[in-house]
Amino acid sequence: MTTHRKPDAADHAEPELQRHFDATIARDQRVEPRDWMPDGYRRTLIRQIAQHAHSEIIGMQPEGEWITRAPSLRRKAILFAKVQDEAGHGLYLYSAAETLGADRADLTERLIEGRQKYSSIFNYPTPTFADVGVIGWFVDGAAICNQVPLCRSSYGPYARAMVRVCKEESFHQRQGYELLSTMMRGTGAQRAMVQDAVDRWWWPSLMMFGPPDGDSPNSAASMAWKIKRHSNDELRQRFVDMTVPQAEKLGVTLPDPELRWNEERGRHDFGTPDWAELTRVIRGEGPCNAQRMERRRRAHEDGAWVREAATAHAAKRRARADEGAAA
Ligand code: BYC
Repeated sequence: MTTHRKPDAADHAEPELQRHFDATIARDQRVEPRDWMPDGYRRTLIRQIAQHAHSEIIGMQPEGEWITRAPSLRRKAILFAKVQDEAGHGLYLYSAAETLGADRADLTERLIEGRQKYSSIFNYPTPTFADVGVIGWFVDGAAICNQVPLCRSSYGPYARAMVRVCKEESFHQRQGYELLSTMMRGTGAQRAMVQDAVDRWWWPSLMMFGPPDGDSPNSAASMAWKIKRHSNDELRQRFVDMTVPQAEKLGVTLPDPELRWNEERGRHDFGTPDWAELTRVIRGEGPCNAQRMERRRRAHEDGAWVREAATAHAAKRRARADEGAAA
């Protein structure tokens, strides 16, 4: 049993400012970077936004592996654009974290040293091209369920970043579904490939929403602060309800014998994900954690010269501007 994290006492050090902050949240208005905010609120946002940014960047890897092997020019162009969008999402999110006083280089260090997390879902392998379709359909579908409510998150820069991200995620999900529909109209081997990918990605996709509500230590405070608008279990349920009819239309079976429509609840009942697996993957013991981190570290090292050149260029421009101002 976990204890729920509450806004701590230090957060209430400045009663007037605290009252103003509470009123902003109660009125469903946005908190902006210039506003006073409790330390816990700032810390929680930096944690979640940084993890989200890291997920977008690490999330480029599983599909990125297929760019050179996409079966046609059209599929290659689509996949290229999608993976590039994910890099863009990472950049908006790091910028949003910077408005809270975080330093992007420091966040990257924390990821690389294993002190900050990224989504469990990106630690699973992509052995076939059907995985590209299923990632679009399930993973981007789950991302939409999770992120559409974040467009109403109480922190302005995060909420605004989510608006654009969600528009792009919708395109990503449709491209995944369209790819799978094409494969399902193909050969028996292609249909089997789609079903195999569905079987492998279903449960990890449900785990993306985080631990069950009773084991989610951050939810109470995050929901009180209106950073999160819905609980992990509520969003997981929405994802299941949205995906089941899509699976029927596509002609695939979701690998859960307990999945059925519950007339009384007006929602689907479904089985329990293997929470021990989620814990293991978050701890770094998933099938691809080591590979993902190794590649991320290597990309960071390989990019050192770009960062040095950009820093030198910025310094030169500043010096020229100063000279110009002095003349
Ligand atoms: N994986 O108290 P909880 C994308 C951690 S990328 C790893 O419920 P919270 C895409 C959690 O951080 C989209 N860790 O936490 C990109 C916490 O640990 P700490 C990624 C997880 O924050 C490329 C602990 O477990 N989406 O769409 O209230 C291609 C307890 O959890 C996971 C986001 O980042 C997990 N699955 O709720 C395609 C969305 N789940 O930090 C697609 C933004 C939980 O206390 N994030 N943990 O050490 C969120 O909405 C929330 O952070 C979560 C977790 C729902 C994920």
